[in-house]
Amino acid sequence: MSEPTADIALIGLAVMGQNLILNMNDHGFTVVACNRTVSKVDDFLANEAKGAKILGAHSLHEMAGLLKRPRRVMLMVKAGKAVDEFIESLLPVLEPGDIIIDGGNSLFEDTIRRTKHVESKGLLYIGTGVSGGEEGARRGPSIMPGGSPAAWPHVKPIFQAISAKVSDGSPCCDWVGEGGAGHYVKMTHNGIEYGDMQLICEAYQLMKDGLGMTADEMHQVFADWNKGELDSYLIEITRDILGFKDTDGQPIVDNILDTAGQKGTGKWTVISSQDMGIPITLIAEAVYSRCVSAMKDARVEASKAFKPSNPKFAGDRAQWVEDIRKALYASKIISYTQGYMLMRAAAKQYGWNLNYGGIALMWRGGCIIRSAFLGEIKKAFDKNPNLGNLLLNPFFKKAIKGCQRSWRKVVATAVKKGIPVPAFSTALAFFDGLRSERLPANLLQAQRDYFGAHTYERLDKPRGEFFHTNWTGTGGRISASTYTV
Ligand code: NBP
Repeated sequence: MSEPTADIALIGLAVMGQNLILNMNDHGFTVVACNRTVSKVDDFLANEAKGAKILGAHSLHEMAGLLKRPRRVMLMVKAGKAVDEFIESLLPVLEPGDIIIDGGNSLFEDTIRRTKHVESKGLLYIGTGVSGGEEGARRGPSIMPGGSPAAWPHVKPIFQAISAKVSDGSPCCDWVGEGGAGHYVKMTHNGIEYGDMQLICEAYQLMKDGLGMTADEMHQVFADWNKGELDSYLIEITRDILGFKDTDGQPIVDNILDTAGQKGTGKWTVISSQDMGIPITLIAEAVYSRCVSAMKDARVEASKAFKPSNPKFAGDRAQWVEDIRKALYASKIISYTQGYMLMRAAAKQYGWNLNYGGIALMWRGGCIIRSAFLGEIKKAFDKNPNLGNLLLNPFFKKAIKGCQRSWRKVVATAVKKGIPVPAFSTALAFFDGLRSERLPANLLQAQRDYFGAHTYERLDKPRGEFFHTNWTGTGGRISASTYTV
């Protein structure tokens, strides 16, 4: 029998899987293509993969026989049950030391569980985020791998070869951490993506409703913004979308129904933030804004009951556009500040040694949130790897100070005019909360102690000493225990 020649197998021949295989082939790796519906293997080999050095397998057993050792098998299938089912089918055809890789959008807790399970069978596991959609998969995605550290040297040459590269040639792929770390970072990326998209949509609505601008005029604004500090993939595609005409010659964006869909990773980020006690308020508002948009019938009904007032902004239009740009930039800084706070808390909770500058580098190219801005975040963490609050980095501190006046003006005017700006305004509220030495939580603690004997700490006593007041004169001596969930 001839020696196996294939470097890696990829199971899942939908848009991501096929494009990753072609990308690996371009970089000189021999890939075995597999799929649940086996006919798609032959179809792929006869069409997209025609002429390439790609092998097909009609069973997992056949696939295993074609792979060099340790075998590397990557799943690119629908997240959830399909991944567990494939793992169980793979275990009998693989051997100790072989590596199973899940490149789908799996929940990080599933990846923690699967890593332990696969390791308990003597094999290695990688759960990796892959970002960049179809184009990224084909030309160079951002890849965020975590799982069994011993597996990393075996997949590193392939992943770093096929990943996007930044201008100095560094790959947008590096080891993230043990267990579910890779999928956690990918989940946070997607949450930040929700936030960035919502911010752009709010800027669009302010220009459309507040300034009465046409899609063509906004196309030009986004083209200008993309040349400055907002330079990013999402601003770039917004520019192109606003310039795109429908078959009737009108901007297609004006003909698209205003209800947003979502596939869950934004929601997972918010759920995890609740578990961690980290206020990622902007991502949460972005998720809820999609929910509000989906309530189209309820909105149509309410719009008749509460007729909008004139939303037009008074004053110089060019100045307003600049104010909106600054409000967007400041809010974006807040969103990334919150996202990094979340990752730091998760790292502590799950024992991951995350490299925050490295994460910014991985997101710098190939993925949906890629931007010039991430280069500044990378610099901030290179300067101070222990930076707990991005706003305290001199670059971002100066940027926020430079935007503050416009940011407040935009939010205040939008509120007065009745234009919804949930992400812009929650970012500002978070900023004002964070820079408040004193918040009204003294009163809140008093309320909790009043009705539930939950106790409070005092300004004039050391932290950790808890007090209870008999507020009504009728309460007992017993207080509730103090814990935070
Ligand atoms: P899909 O998410 O549409 O998944 C299609 C693949 O999953 C097919 O190979 C299909 O096999 C297989 N599959 C399904 Br569906 N149910 C299965 C089951 N019960 N058992 C076994 N196989 C099953 O493909 P995709 O859009 O290429 O995404 C793949 C993964 O990458 C997903 O986790 C996705 O969330 C993630 N992702 C997608 C993007 C993107 O832009 N699309 C970006 C980044 C990450 P079949 O051919 O037999 O039906």
